[in-house]
Parts: sequence; C-alpha cells; structure tokens
Amino acid sequence: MELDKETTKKLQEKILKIFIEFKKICEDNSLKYYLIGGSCLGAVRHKGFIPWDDDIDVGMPREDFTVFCRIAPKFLSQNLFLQTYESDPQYYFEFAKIRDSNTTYLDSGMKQLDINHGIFMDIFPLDSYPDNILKKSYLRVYRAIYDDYIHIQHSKNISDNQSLQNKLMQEASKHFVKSENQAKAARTELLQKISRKSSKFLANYYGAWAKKEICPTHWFGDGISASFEGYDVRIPKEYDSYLSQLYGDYMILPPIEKRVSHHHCDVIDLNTTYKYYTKAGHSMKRVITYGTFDLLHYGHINLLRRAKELGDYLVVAISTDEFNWNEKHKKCYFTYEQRKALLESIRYVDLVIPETNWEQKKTDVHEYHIDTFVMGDDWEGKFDFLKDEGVEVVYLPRTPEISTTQIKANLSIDSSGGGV
Ligand code: C2G
Repeated sequence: MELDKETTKKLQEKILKIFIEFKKICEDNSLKYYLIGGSCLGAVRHKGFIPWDDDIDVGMPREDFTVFCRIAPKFLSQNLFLQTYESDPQYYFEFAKIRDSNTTYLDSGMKQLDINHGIFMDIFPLDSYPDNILKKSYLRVYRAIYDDYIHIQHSKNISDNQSLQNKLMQEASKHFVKSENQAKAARTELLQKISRKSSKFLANYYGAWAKKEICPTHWFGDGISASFEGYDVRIPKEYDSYLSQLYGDYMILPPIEKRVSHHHCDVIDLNTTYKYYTKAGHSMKRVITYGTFDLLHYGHINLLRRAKELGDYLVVAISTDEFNWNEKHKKCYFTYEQRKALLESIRYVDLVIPETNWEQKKTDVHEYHIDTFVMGDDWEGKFDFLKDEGVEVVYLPRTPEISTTQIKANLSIDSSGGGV
C-alpha cells in the first residue's frame, strides 16, 4: 500500500519515538551504534528521515548488539518490544527490531507469521568480514546452510525451478541441522566467532545492499555526530565513502516515481494493536474510556478494572493539562505526562491517548475500532449520541466515597491545584 504524506509523517513520528528510546539505552550503557542505510543518508541529506522513508535502520558492532539485546527489554517502555528470534519464536531473522505493540505494520512477506507486527525500527549486527579466503568460504557455506534451512521452514511453496546450487544447499543443510532453533543459534554463534577477531572489513550480512554493505572497518570507526529530526545521532565516521558505495551520487534526489518506500505493506494502523488484525484479533472487543485521572485512586482503578472486564483491549483517553484548564477549569496536581505514565503502569490499560477536546470521541471510536464506550455514571446520558456511531455506551456506578477533589480537601491542598 502506498502511504500519503500525512500518514508517512505520522509513521515517522512514531518510529522516531522508538529510536529515541533505543538511543538513550545506547548512550546510558556506552553501546556503539550508527545510523546506516537510508537513515544515514537521511541524516546527511535531509537532517532527518528521507521524506518517503518508513523505518529507521541502525547498525551495531556485534558485541554491542549482543549486550543491547540482553539489557534493552528492562529499559524499553511497556508498549515497546525487542523482537529477536529468541523473544519471538516465529521471527527468524538474525537482526532485531523494536516494535510498538500498540500499532500495526503488516508486511506482505511476514504477515503469515505469528509475531509482533507493530511498526518498528531495525537493528543490524555488524560482523567482521574475514580477511583470508578459507575463512570467507567457510563463512559463506555455513551461513548459506543455516539461512537456507531456516528459509525452507518458512517457504510454503518451494519453487521447483530453483538453481541446482540451491537444491544442493537445501539437501546439505538437512545433514548439518536438525531444527530451526539449532540453525538460528548456530548462525549467531558462527557470526559471533568470526567477529571475535577484528578484521579490515565490517559487514551487515542481512542488509538490503548485500556486498555493498561490506565496508572497511575504519569507515565506521567511532562514528561521528550528525543531526536527525533535531536529535544528535551517530553515523559512520567516513559516511561519504559509505554512502557513495551504497548509493553512488547520494546527494542527488531520485526521480519522483522512485520516491517511495521499499517495503510492501498490507496494513498500517498507527492507532490499533496488530493483534486486532490477526485471526484471533477479529474477535477482540475494544473498550474506551475518558478522564483526568489526577491523584490516581482506587475509584479510578475500580472504573478501569470494570471497563476492561467488558472487553479484551482498553484504550484510556486522559485529559491534557490544557484541556483540563480551559474546558474543565481544573488544574491537575500531576502533569499529563505523569498521569499518562501512571495509567500505562496499570495492567487493565492497553493504550493511553490524549483527550484534547470534547468532540474527539466521535472520531476516536472509529480510529481505534471501539466496540464499547464506558464512563462513570456521573456522566449518565451525556454520551448516548455515540450509539449512533455503532458503539455500545455503558455508564458504570462511581465509587461513591472517594474523589480527587475529596483527596485534595482532606490533604488541605489548595483546590486551585498545586502542591502544599
Ligand atoms: N470515577 C469513578 N469513581 C470515582 C471517581 C471517578 O468511577 N470515585 C470515574 C469517573 O466517573 C470517570 C473516571 O473515573 O469515568 C475518571 O474520572 P475523572 O478523572 O474525574 O474524569 P472527569 O474529570 O470526569 O473527566 O470527556 C470525559 C472527561 O474527560 C471525564
């Protein structure tokens, strides 16, 4: 599917949020990375995304990649998932992705896999490319055996008119490998072993540009600083040589008809978890509720628990600070970001979005594929118009004895807001 400019921009904004978390983990743990491929070109030529690009690619030297994959899960936000063949068994690539589980990017070539299909950024391990011919041959043969074996497990219809070499490879692989997991582990071990010895060349073996992604190690070096969408990022030290090898005269824009993403995607939905689009997901019942949720208390939790019990996926729209002040004349004790972080930590809550105006409910219920709208019964009858949007409207009894106002009064916090 071709994306219009507005959707591409929104997709890029979401992917940038993933990258910013990736970048912070690398900086906090002194892990080396470089923007590579189109992302490096984007940084140099556009100081950000190539306008029609729909992902971010980074490369990490193998040892940094290994450490990152081990530690990242404990640092990533609740909606972000580090996808590797170990964390997501049906995912079978050597490189990793960070996926946003609250979104959907159904790639045509991967949609049959039962994996996390959220929008993503790619993280490629950069491995040594052997200097001597024997090691090169050894690596090429074994990598082909493991890749072929893994590919066979996922190729439904192996075309008969394959080259003789491929057929021989496939036969050979059956004698070397007993299972897909063994092939994946052996492939990683092979590359890690090769990379323990530094070499004159560094390769992204799983990049889109094949041999062009085998580069002199000094082209990467310690990297240099560049600007990407206003952020300070790292790109290969000798980026001009790197980009020239990948793209030729890279500062010249391609012809208009070539300014499209290289990915083939069936569905992109920035507001809906990919689970909704899997077979099971079509029976998924989706609920939404709105509120300020300031000074979060057990009355809010009771509401959220009962709302979740009405379905499988709960979206909570929390009022922004501006909306609260301008429309509800309330000044919150906690800011929007603080209230959002609290809500996202509640196990009943699957997605938190901003409430910026009274009218958005009518579009939200369609944009987020909502089946049921829920509010406390202090709002009884106020949102019945949503039934005309095909949405069930449910008012749940409030928890009578507790409220944010009550808490403030009891704690003698000035009712105009602010701490004591
Ligand atoms: N609630 C509850 N029991 C309480 C307090 C609140 O069930 N003791 C419910 C409210 O009925 C509401 C939700 O928790 O459904 C959030 O309450 P508030 O944060 O007070 O939200 P409110 O200021 O009512 O804003 O567009 C709708 C508005 O954003 C709702």
